Amino acid sequence: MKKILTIILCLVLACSMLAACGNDDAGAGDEVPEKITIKAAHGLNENTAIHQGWLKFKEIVEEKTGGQIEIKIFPAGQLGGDRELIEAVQMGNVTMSSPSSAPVSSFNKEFYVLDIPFLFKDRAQVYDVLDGEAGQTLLKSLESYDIKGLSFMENGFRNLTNSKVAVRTPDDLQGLKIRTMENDIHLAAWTMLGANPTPMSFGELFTALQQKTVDGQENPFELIYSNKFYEVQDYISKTQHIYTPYVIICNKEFYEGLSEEHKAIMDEAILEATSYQRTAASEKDVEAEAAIKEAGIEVLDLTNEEKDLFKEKLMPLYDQVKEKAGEEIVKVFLNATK
Ligand code: KDG
Repeated sequence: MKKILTIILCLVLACSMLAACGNDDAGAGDEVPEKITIKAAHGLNENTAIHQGWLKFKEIVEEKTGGQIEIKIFPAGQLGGDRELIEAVQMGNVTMSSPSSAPVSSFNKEFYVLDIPFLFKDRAQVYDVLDGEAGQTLLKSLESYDIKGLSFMENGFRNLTNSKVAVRTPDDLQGLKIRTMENDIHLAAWTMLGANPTPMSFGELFTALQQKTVDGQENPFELIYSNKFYEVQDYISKTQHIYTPYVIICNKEFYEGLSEEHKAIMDEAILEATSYQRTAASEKDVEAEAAIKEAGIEVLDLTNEEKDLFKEKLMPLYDQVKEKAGEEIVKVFLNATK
């Protein structure tokens, strides 16, 4: 009897030792790091340069992390317009987004500096300033609002469209009902020019133009074309009155929770995707202008003298921007764009 008990005891001891080793082995080889999912949402349809920028970012990050980070993209305003998406990124319900800079100003007033009309003279200066100290200071300022600002992609230089009159000078604008982005300085600017501005989310714009709720709007050629605004507008004035970037934003807590390796991959990927997207946006801008002219819409090339009439009327706006954005950031950008 004693012998049997001894054998059983040895067997139990051996099994428990094997189980312990087995657990260690299981711990060493089979542990798979948990997949990280990024929920990225934006307000434009899939045939736009910004969507191409998101696809490039997704391709690079998923490839460099071996699929450890997966990016799910929700385009076309599926998860809301810019304001809703900025709030969703702050709360962490959406991980990343690319709102235009104008709606960002409602959350971080320093961004009003980008709404100074005719601030930039060309793309080379835009990229130089936004990728330099001035732009990076602006991105850094988002961190006080639970947002990590990663980069500026390209929406573009904005042009005025309308269904009523060929606009060459501010005098042609009087009383025109113009939709603006949800931004106080844009509202003030078009009021100062003599128009009758209405703030409206991007998703409502086509219907408002079609139903003549508003007479006109202003956007870069790519969005005028890809959203078919030109089909319900008769005149386009190449005002190029403001350059709008898309601000690539990420929930701050999510970004800071990443490993140093993953942060480095995100940072490199956004730089590469931004360069890729800017090239695509500038090409689409040229293609869209040509296609709109091909469709028989008159595009008015304003002379410098005509543009100067807009600039002169908008001079008082500088004080309003300084009051909202703060003297310091305005000084930084005016020095950088001299
Ligand atoms: O999500 C789309 C927005 O970025 C939108 O702001 C684009 O230029 C735009 C506009 O006029 O609203």
